Amino acid sequence: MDPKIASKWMEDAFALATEARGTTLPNPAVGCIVLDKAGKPVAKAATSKDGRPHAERKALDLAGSKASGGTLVVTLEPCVAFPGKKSPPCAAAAILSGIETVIVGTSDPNPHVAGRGIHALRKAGMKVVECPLEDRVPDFYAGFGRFLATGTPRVTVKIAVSSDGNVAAKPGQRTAITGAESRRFVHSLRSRSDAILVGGRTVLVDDPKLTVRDVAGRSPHRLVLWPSAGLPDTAQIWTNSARTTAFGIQERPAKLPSSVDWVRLPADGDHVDLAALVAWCGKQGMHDLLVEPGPTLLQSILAKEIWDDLWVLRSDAPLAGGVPADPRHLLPKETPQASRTLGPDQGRFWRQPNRLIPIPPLS
Ligand code: AOF
Ligand code: ZN
Repeated sequence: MDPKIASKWMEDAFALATEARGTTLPNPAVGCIVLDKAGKPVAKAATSKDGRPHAERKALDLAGSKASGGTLVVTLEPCVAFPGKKSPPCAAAAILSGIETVIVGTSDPNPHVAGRGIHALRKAGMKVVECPLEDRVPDFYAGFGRFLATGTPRVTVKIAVSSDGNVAAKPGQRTAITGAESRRFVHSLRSRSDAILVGGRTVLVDDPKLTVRDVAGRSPHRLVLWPSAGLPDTAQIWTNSARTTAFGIQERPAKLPSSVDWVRLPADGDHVDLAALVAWCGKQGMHDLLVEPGPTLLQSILAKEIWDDLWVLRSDAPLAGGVPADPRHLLPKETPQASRTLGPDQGRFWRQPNRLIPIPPLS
């Protein structure tokens, strides 16, 4: 198949996976499309709610005999049997269906699968083509690898700063810093996260919605640290466009809107123990936690090294006399591992060494 056409179908399968993200935990969300012999789509599916049936199983059942001689487009390598597995293997289902070509986004970071699905397909005489959409598909599943290895999610931190390293013009003042391209990029980070965490002060000052709007995808579960002075019930984070959970070290506050879940966690001084919060996310089966911290939460995260990946989005304009993002100068000083131009802004990326499990190569 022409690589451009393969990419187009993979984009569609990836959109299905992104839409299902967070609903399949602790299983990863997978998107799958079956094309018939003539290249026409005959079935589309994502991993079911709570993780089963798998995406390929659903799509192949829908396609029936039309799969014969056709193509399976799937974001994650089809699974194989392993001890303790709850559903029948998708690689075997694909082989039995008469599919001839499989277009795969990435191999499965699950060490029980890790290339065995691809191997089984090739051994059965099928053509397997890799289509990672730059690196977006492997990145979508990288947190799953970390979750399987450690029981806790990948923690990605994102901050936006002015060219002179500030986050607001004045304390307590909502300040737009980065532009439209950066916002789109942040929304794409949100769309590949199961949950998003902010501090109470961010809710007070910025009143964010924390939803996915500028790109396709499901809004993550919103997590907020409840400040001792409380939060107004008019805050946008309480709206029902996504689920919200608040965390604190005390009993459930009377002021908390009834639609919001409350989780009491162990204390670290006067605040919630952030390591306990990340462990709680792991217990929910989450693979990816995005943190959009203000200066106070950022300092705790950096000081305690509660992060795996870090994005600093820097605008080209200064905010002289503003509020510094990193008053204790804890941001990494090493050269960033990657950078990305986002319109007038520059994104810089750091990854903590040896914390993420690399996804095995496909072949
Ligand atoms: C797929 N398609 O849609 C998903 C896959 O216990 P089970 O049977 O649900 O298998 C769980 C494993 O299957 C999970 O750990 C991951 O490796 C893979 N997820 N695989 O072929 C899917 N969600
Ligand atoms: Zn499967």
